Amino acid sequence: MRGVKSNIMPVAGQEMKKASMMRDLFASDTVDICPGMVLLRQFVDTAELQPELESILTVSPLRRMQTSRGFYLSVQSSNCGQLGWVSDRQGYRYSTLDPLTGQSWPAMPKAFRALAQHAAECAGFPGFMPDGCLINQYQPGAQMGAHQDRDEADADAPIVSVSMGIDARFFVTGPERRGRSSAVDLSDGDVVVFGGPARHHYHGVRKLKFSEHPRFGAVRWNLTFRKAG
Ligand code: MD3
Ligand code: FE
Repeated sequence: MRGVKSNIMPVAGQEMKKASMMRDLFASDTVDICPGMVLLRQFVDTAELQPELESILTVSPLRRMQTSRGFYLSVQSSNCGQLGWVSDRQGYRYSTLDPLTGQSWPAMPKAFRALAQHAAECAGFPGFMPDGCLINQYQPGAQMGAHQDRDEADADAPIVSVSMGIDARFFVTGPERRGRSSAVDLSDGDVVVFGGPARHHYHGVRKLKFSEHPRFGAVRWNLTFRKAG
């Protein structure tokens, strides 16, 4: 599961129009963490995503979701796109409506969708059609315990994760919850694509240490693009 370095040739500029926010893949570092899990370091200029994020949150604000056991997650969450991930005492599921507002989730910004599709294509998953984006905000002390993402209908579609703000230590164990894990430190602008054999690996985020990012302050944001329905 250790970092084998490889270079994937950029497709941008050929069949795909590359938005300015997406950094040139020649300059970006592509790392295969394990089969199906590709890290695209410094793939996106997150300053381009920040206003879109802020406008989403004016419509569907951050909230702390509850688990079926009545615990609150330590992250605060929202969504954009057709389907949003929600969790409450009834359990978790994808929903077309934001339970907080009773309205649809805000539309997925074009720049978000283009980024997710371009990252997926660069990682070897062409034709990715995300229909939802989960937005998680981590403050220092927040974490995410080892879990699998298996509520999505299409197991062949990858998940694309975008990190913004301060660093976090991500870990992945594999098909079993327990056992040795591999760690990856994720920084602002890093994108990870999880597909194929890695799609159902257990993974999580270690307790966030305090630090400050010049634009985002003492928080980390994670966007996960999914084909949920
Ligand atoms: C690995 N988020 O939102 S990256 C999540 O960094 C989540 O905030 C973490 O786990 C974060 O569900 C981890 C995203 C991620 C998403 C799906 C995966 C990693 C994955 C599916 C399989 C393996
Ligand atoms: Fe996850």
